[in-house]
Amino acid sequence: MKPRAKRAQTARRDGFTLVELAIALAVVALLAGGLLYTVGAQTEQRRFDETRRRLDRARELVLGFAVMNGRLPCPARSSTLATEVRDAATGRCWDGAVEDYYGGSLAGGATGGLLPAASIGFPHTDAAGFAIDAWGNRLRYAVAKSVASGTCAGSFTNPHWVNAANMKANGIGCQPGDLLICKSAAVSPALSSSSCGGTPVGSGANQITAKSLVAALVFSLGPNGRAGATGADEAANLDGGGNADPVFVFHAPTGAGSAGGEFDDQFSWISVGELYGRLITARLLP
Ligand SMILES: [Ca+2]
Ligand SMILES: [Ca+2]
Repeated sequence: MKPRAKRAQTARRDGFTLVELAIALAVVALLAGGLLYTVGAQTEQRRFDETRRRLDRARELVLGFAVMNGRLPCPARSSTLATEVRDAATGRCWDGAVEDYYGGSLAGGATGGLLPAASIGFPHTDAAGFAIDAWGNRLRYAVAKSVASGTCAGSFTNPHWVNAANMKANGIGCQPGDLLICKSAAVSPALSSSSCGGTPVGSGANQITAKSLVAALVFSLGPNGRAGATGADEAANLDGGGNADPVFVFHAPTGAGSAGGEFDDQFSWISVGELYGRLITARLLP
């Protein structure tokens, strides 16, 4: 073989090897990409699980607070040091000017309806002391303000209905009367500040819980945090004006293309029966 032909053959062999190398690299890249995707999905699942645990811990601490104090705590707000905002003289969840039972944006740029981490002893907090989920977003908390009419006797001097002393004196038939958890905000008629809307009107078909059931509610804004609350369903959880809107939406996670928009919030609520059970066990109620 002449030297030139031999060189050409060598070049062809080199070229073939480069193509093989390129294919091998592509396969490795695909495998690595798949591995990274799997690791990313596992990390996200761990955050969901950890947030679930924190919500469960939060509800236990809120119930513990109720046992110790004979009442549920009021929410904290972003302008406090993660402690409940409550007027001791009247028992109202307010600072003397603004009430805050359900959360949302308050006057002066403050955010209300935060879990009162310092008051209940919640261990997972940000630098300012506020309770956070596994994504670092502050946990939200709402507490029933009103009493369902006709379910308890006597006069309640404390507008914050959960008061063991009052209940002991007046009977424990009291039920909450305002917090509502709905299935969807993409309904007609729309949600109002006191109903889940939907049809047939007045049927409660869009309700998960009745007003007489939920004493308190803890929730996480999920991985998309507050900024992601652009869909109707998530927006319903942040549209309270402190004391204006006790109506919330909860369901399994959905993507941006769904009727109510992207949804990844996680909820945990305390029913009135569970609260009474704890207070009776602790002998705070007969
Ligand atoms: Ca969310
Ligand atoms: Ca709402």
